Amino acid sequence: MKSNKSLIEAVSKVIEVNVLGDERGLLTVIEENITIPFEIKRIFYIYGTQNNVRRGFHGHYKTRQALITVAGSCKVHLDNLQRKEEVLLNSPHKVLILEPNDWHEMYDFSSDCVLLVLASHHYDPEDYIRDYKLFEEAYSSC
Ligand code: T46
Repeated sequence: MKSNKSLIEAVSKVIEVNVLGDERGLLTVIEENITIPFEIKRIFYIYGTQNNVRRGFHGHYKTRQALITVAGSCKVHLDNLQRKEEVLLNSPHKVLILEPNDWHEMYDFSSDCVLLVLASHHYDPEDYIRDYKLFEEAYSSC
């Protein structure tokens, strides 16, 4: 069993980021280690999600992520074994800092939703905990 004591104190949270604007429209800036608390190694985005689809169903060992709905909205279910929470992402200036110790599921995607994800590590299938029992074993002692 892997454990992740180094992020024991880390708790996922929603932060509001600056909106810069003028008569031409709006602009939001995200900088690694400034706006969000990690270096960005990978970017991906989820879009065209079909009605009633639920995605995710996993935690991570080390990957930290920042989730932003740059268009549309979705909800994120979070469970770090201490609390369960539902986060509504519905604005391009709202950022969910998602720590690896949160089991997460994304759902209620609007048809126009583009969910941008900034990740602290390169893609590694071994970093995923897709079995809830293993997730509990990995994090229940933290
Ligand atoms: C997460 C949530 C928020 C890759 O090949 N490289 C990648 O970097 C990613 C992210 C995915 N993939 C492949 C793996 C699967 O065959 O793309 C396919 C879909 O990925 P997955 O089923 O993991 O997608 P979600 O929506 O369940 O989860 C994703 C991220 O994988 C995950 O890290 O936390 O978004």
